[in-house]
Amino acid sequence: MIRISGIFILSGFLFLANIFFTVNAQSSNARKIFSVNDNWKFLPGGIAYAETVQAKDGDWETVSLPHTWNAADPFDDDRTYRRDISWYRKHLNIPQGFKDNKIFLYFEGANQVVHVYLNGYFAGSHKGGYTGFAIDITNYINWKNEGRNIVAIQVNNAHNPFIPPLNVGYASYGGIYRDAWMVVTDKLHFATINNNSGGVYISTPIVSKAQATVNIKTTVKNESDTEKTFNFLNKVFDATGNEIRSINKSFTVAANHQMHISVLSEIIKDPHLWSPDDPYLYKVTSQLISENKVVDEVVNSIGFRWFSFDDGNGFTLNNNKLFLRGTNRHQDMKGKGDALTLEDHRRDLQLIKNMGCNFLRLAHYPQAAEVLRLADELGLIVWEETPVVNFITNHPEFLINTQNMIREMITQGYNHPAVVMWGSTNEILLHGPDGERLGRHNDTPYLAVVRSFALKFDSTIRAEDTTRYSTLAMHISGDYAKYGLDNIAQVAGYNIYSGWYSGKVEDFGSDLDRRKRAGHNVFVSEYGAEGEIRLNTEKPVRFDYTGQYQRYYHESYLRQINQRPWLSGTAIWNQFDFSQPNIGGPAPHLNQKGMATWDRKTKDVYYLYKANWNPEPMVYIATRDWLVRGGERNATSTIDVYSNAEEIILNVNGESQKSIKGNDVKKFSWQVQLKDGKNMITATGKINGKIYSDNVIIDYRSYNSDLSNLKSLSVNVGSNAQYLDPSGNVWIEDKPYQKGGFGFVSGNAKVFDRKEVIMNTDDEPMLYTYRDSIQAYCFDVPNGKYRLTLAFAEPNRLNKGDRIFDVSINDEIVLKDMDLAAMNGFAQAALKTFIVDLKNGNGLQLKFDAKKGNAILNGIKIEKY
Ligand code: GCB
Repeated sequence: MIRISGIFILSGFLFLANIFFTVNAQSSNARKIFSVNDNWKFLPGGIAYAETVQAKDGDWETVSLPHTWNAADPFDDDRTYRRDISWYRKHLNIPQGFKDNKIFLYFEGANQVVHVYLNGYFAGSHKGGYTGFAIDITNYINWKNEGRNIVAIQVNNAHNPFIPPLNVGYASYGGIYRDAWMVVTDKLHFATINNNSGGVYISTPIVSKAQATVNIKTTVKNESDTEKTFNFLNKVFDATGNEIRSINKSFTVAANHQMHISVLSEIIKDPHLWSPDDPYLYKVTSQLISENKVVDEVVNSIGFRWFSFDDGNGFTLNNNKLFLRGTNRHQDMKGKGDALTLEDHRRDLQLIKNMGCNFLRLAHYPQAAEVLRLADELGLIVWEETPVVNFITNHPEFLINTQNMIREMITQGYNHPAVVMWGSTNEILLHGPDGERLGRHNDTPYLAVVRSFALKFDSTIRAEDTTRYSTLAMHISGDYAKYGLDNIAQVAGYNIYSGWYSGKVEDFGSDLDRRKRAGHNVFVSEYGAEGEIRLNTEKPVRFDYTGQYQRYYHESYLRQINQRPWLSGTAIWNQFDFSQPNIGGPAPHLNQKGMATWDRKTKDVYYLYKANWNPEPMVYIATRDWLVRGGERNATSTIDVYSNAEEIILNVNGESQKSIKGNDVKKFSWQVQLKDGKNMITATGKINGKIYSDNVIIDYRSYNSDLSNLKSLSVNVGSNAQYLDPSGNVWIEDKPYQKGGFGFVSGNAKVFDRKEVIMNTDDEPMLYTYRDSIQAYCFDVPNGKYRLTLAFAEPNRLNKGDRIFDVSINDEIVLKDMDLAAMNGFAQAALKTFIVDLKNGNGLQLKFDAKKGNAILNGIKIEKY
């Protein structure tokens, strides 16, 4: 194969740059692959005749692939994002020299319905945003005029009831968002261009420590008008490039016919096995040689490994029990949506590997070709799945489209040793037929269809690939067992969120134990809790979005996982924060269950897993997400360390604390006193006789408990958590008023409904919590001038006049008849600032006098003026 990267298609002259011959061919006509990522013209919206040669695209935006038009709009205040048609056009120069060849365009992924035209002719289409597809453009090429050709592509990401995913919890970014290629082949060629294996499927029918064989299947297509005799030559190379086997067979294929071929290697002795710790890859080159020329060639990496799931003994790889320590990955990221570069994929998979994972679930859709390539190379065992999430459309077209996706996913991933499971559905009973969230299903005709579709998806997987396991993921509902969905696939995935959406973290183990039964391979396909790095607390509680609760949740789950060796494995939800359009919370439209933020900054919780799963020596002070803390002078603060050392010594501002041993999940914890300002913290431990240490500087912003010398104090009213705002100011946790200090008088701590998005602000984490039915807020500050800022956001969809209250400062009304719904509307941020001059030594008393409904307050800040 000759792979040509660089600039090929410009509207005229510059043709080849950088030619890499991956294998030395004899005189070769082998396929050529050109990047067509550059210089596309893009038009959001539909226009008539965009596919025609005459259409004017001069003033369209110039973009390059990978590209999405939705990188930003799912995340603005408005609840929708553009799900509609867009057009891409490109002037493609196809040299005369290729006149006798077959020419294809290959797209690694475009979301989600794509129609491809060449020179105004319809060349082909594809449905589904997560698998690759090739379009044969040979017949529509204009060979005159230096071969200038116009590719026009209509891409539509509108909701389509017949194409999964339906309306689910992640953005459907429109665009040609993965790489695109032009593939030039001889008329005698490997038939399937539709995948990254080049149409060659490799398996290892015999594989053990002692011996292995390689089976190679393909379909060879002869699109010429003469019969062709050819050799199918396959060579297996080890990682150092030594040829270890060669299989060469001769065949004849009639003109304009194709033939299926399968060849088997001789025994390979003592194969070097593939495993997560030693991801050793062999290379297989497959060539078609006709009339002494290599007319087609593809190269694939393979690995020798075998595996099994066992209900009592978990997962076994190459005869060794291996606990699958895993995570899930959504592919999108901040500023890019789904349009990631190869470097982005590499960074992501490396972050996963470094955390100590040996397993990756690609949820909820097939991901870029590069991801599987990296998983092979890095040693990550993979579960890949189709995007059938939450519910189905009761229509044969939905079934057919899904089955096609399953086939595409499997053929495109078939050669990758990393893949061990194909998933068909995720939480398919979560919603009813109209997408509504359902607590329980009844035995309806819809349910019968869901079951029959699930069975068909599963049998499609098993028919397509007999070398791997089928799986599906379920939410915690008895309905899967009741209606016979939990035993359809060979591995049963359970998504468990006890201690997040409901219940306690400790319930996880028993939730799981209930699923254990003979013949049932239980895998934990998801578990997780959200962590917003701007929110931190000494007193974590369920659903508070603090990093501390997220860590507490994962520490407990990890402990319970460790106690259940019968499990085959587990996967964290999720490795990275990801888009969740139409969800509010402290960071609207984001799901923050990631081990890293949406822009890939690792959170403290990441190092819990690293300490436990990656044997590399490490000491990590788990407060990188809370380096600016607020609090009372002389209060104690928690410092946690994750480390795989036995014992750690902590040093705070030059003073050694007690050296302690880690707990069962390698956490070390101290209560220390921080001084006002910068605090130097060092943690040191010995691992295998060597000293390792970590240090951080914590900026502690303290106030005196009697509020003397107060310069500024901000309170995250109604919250147990501190919030660090974009200007670097800390809004400390709320507390009840005590004489001589500050705090609220009466009321209840509340949060916005999670579905609601707070608008016109960057301070959602502070506004999201509030105190309802508040009567007063007091600061017993000394006399002087202060600037007081009150923050409000109406949390309920009220009408004008439903909530009216006065606010007074030291008995003087400063806000009369406050009606947030009337003034700003629902969920709109409103700040009110006052300068007060305190003279009589009574501090500052803020009173809320409700006239209709209850008074509320979301945040308060007092600054010496
Ligand atoms: C699940 C879903 C996943 C969600 C996740 C969550 O069970 O499978 O798509 O994102 O829960 O965070 O709620």
